[in-house]
Amino acid sequence: MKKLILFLVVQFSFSLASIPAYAAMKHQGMIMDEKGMVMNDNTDNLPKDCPEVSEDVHFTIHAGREHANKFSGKMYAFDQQQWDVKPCSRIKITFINDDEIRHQFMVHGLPGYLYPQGMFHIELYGKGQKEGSFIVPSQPKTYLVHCEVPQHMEKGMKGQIKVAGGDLDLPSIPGLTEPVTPDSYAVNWTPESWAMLAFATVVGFAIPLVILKRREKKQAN
Ligand SMILES: [Cu+2]
Repeated sequence: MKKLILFLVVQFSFSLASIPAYAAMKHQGMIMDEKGMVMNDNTDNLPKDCPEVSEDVHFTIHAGREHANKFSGKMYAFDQQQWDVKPCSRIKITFINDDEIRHQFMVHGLPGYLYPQGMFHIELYGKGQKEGSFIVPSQPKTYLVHCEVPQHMEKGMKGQIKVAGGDLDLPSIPGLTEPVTPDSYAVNWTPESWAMLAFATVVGFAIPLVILKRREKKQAN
């Protein structure tokens, strides 16, 4: 009997050892490795108001500085700012970070009973690519998408997912909606700068007048 127990213990240890070491951790909807993480990945659990998945959509979304070039005053952006889907869609995201710094694709406002804190989130610590999925409820709603690394949203990394046309437009989405507080580039007017403006105005009027006068003289000669 003892031999049998010993045999079983040894057998069990060997079978444990034969399992390949897990490079990635997976617990409570979080998949994490040295490149980044996916939080609240959901391919199977339906929102309460969805009898079934209506359709599968796949978006490849880039993030990085180069995508902000087309927006003046912005530093970071996604390559698109809006995604439209049908009610009860299963959305697969391939998130690609083109920068050497951390970026996130974070969706807010999802139902809390499926997504802790109402959130779906893919993160990449640097250049790379990760995939994740989530299923949206049926009601028309606009979901905020952003990167939560400090100042990245303010610097342009903001977008929106509209389910069934959405229920509103979020502000301050580059190239899409008006900012809440527009950037102002105020000039600090001092007596010197007023004097400079007056001087430039006088010179600006005087030069063409002088040129015209000279031409008139030449023609008269
Ligand atoms: Cu970012």
